Amino acid sequence: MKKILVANRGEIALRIMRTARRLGITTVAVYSDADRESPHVRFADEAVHLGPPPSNQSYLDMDKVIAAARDTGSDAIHPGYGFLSENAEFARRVAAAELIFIGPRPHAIEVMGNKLAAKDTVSAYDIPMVPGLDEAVDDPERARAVAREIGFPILIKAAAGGGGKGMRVVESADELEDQMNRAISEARNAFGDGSVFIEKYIASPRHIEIQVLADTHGNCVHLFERDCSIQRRHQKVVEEAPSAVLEPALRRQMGEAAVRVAQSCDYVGAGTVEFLLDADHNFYFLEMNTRLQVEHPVTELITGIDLVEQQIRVAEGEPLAFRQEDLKINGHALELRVYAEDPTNNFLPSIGRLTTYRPPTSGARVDDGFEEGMDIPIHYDPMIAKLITHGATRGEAIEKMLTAIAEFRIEGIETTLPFGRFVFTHEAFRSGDFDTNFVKAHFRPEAIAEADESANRAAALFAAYLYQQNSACLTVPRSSSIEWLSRH
Ligand code: MV4
Repeated sequence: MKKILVANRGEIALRIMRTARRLGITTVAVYSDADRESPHVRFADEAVHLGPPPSNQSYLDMDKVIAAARDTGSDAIHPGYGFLSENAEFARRVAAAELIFIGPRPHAIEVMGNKLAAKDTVSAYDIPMVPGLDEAVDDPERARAVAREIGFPILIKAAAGGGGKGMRVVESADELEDQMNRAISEARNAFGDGSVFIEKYIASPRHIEIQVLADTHGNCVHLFERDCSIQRRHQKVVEEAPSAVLEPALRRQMGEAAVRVAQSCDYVGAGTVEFLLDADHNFYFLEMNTRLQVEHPVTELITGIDLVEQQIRVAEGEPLAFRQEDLKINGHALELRVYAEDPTNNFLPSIGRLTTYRPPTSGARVDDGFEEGMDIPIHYDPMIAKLITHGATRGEAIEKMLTAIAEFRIEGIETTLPFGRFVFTHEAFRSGDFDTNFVKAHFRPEAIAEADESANRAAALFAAYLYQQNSACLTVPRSSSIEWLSRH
């Protein structure tokens, strides 16, 4: 592989290109009108303009992306995450154009893209699954019978859905028919497929996902877990590796189950198997994501493995250079997603210009794709950076994160940095005693203003103390000139 086109934008495009360059591979960027000045375009060896800002006329336009790869003589396309990364038709068309798709085969993308097909595929591989129905239902009588058997509350899910879209909790038999009809019409509208199925509702789960890596020679390993339970309305905000609560035996069981899920669909490349972990530490398979995930850096920091490098090597047909027993967890890693959203105002998108943008310069990995002075485009995902720290212990990673948050200077827009400070100082997070209800259970927007207020009070008290301590030898400046401040 000599030249890779990165069919993405922002931080992930840059992150992929950095590894490609380190491996001696030439990089090609693609961009929309909204991204002409973006760092990923400047960083690449070549760049191809795709079209207007809307994704369907640029980053989602398969013909344009494949033509760009052909015209630049690229050998391969890396899709990143989002956009075309989990589109089986795109993977097929890339292969038909005699280009390498850096990702799994179309079959795996297709199977795992439908939750019922995924359950069916893994069913012969001894994977624990939430009690429920393994086929679509549209008959309320049948649904009621199943619900009575597994017990309320139940959860109705769309087969074609993902990331929580189209889910409905049903508490009792009398609301079942109504909720089911709503779920079906919602699913039909959102995904063009009205199939829904039923599961027992697990009330306060943790979201634990396992990173897997498979080559084309039949080798498959797992790279341990990430705990992604700190979410807000299915949008992840904080992730960590390893989980604060998995004991080694359970980690091994979940890792082995994840490898079997990958084997069930002949998986190739980097993938993630999602599980729910209930309060009694039972785990259940949810779905498999057939892409590199946003939160992959925490796994990289605890394993020392560059996942993009592994994706490229696997796509070139190389066998994995390590076995399961070679892999060890080193320390603890945390990630905070910095979104252009206002946590004091219901996480409303905060649009505008990054008048100040200064990431911390040491003690943290910052994966970003913006620079000071740039506008945040409204057309795409509002994530502007990922702040990632690593420590020998979880406590050390948390302290580094709090320092990095304090050093990060962003002005012009509101961000989730103060929300991160809220999470990393919260007792429930620090003790490890949290689940997917953390934000709902603990976060009030006023907490951010109160934290600012108390920091301001502390600063004022400290200033008063210093003044009192030093007043004898202080001279009052004749002018308010800044020079006086710098000389004393
Ligand atoms: C569940 C569940 C409880 N019981 N399934 C949400 C996203 C999608 N991947 C699956 N999700 C859930 N499935 C059963 N049977 C609770 C959730 C869920 C959730 C899962 C992971 C992380 C955050 C979540 C927040 C709310 C609900």
